[in-house]
Amino acid sequence: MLTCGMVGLPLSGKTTLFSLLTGYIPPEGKTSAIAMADVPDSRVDFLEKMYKPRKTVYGQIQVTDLAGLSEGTGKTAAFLDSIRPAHALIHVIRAFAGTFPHPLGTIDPLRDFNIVNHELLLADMALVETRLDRIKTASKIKGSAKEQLPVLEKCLQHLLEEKPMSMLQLGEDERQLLQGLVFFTDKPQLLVVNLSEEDVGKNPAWLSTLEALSNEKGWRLLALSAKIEGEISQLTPEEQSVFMKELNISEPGTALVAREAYALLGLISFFTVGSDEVRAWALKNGGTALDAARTIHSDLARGFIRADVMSYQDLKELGSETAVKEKGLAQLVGKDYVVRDGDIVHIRFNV
Ligand SMILES: Nc1nc2c(ncn2[C@@H]2O[C@H](COP(=O)(O)OP(=O)(O)O)[C@@H](O)[C@H]2O)c(=O)[nH]1
Ligand SMILES: [Mg+2]
Repeated sequence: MLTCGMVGLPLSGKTTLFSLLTGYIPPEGKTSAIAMADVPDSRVDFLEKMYKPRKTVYGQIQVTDLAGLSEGTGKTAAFLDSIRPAHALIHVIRAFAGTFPHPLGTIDPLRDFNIVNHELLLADMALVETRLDRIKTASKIKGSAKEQLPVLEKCLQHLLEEKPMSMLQLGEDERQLLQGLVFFTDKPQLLVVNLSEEDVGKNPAWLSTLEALSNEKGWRLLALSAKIEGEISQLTPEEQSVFMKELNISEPGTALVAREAYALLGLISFFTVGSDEVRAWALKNGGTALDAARTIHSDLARGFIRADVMSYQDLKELGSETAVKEKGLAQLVGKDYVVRDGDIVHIRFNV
């Protein structure tokens, strides 16, 4: 299961956003929470109208909230452990004034961005140093440890220059030697700037600076107000569209966050359709028809024969499965077929 971990200074709005994404409100003081978030998709909405199924299921991602008490107080490493297994980070940055004072006294998104990334760097450094110490203090350095030593030294040097692990060029064999070491600065980030209500729909100048920084690292940035998102989530769909028009936004920010996070994890969607269920399934980009079958059920993979595939776009444009088939746009594919985002897949199997 691919997971996004929430990260950010205390009182930045992590848990608020986590709850909006997942619908789960963690009990106060819990160390960390894990829940699934729906990934809104207008294609699923369209297919639902077309098939009128009994049940509709969106794609999902797993999200881990970070415990919120002592981050940034020197006890970071232990807190960060809960998000170490995450494949990508949702980094929440506070830009709202709010009633609770900022732990550092002032609102300064750029400073907070740097602090959190520095904490992640320190945590990685500590990881490398611990491993190096262990190898060096062992009574006898064993074969694999001896090989690991120069790679670890290389990592440490790189981190000491304040550079993230994602920027370190390593050979395949070197990567192999680092297996089992999970680095925070190797994880891609989605920056979510938690704006003041009055800044929503506007583009404050400082936001461009942060955006440039994130682009530099190949990351993505979104700006929203968790408070307003909370209000939107309480409205009926009709009220929502009126409210969002007033705010000059086209879609709830949480929907964008879920979709960006999905992409950051390298996931695409394929669909299964029918009168029983319309469903989006998350698949690692590059996955095959056999992987798709396995995603649905291990029986489908075991007894896989072939798969019927048509694209969502073709179905939408032509209006029915029959029309797509008549145009010769439906395909019968084997297990090695590489699934594309938006494929509608029907697995033929025999067990
Ligand atoms: N005004 C305002 N308050 C917010 C916003 N997001 C979160 N808060 C409040 O800030 C406090 C801390 O939020 P929380 O989500 O617990 O932050 P965490 O420590 O990062 O998990 C709570 O009282 C929230 O209600 C926001 O966008 N605007
Ligand atoms: Mg929290």
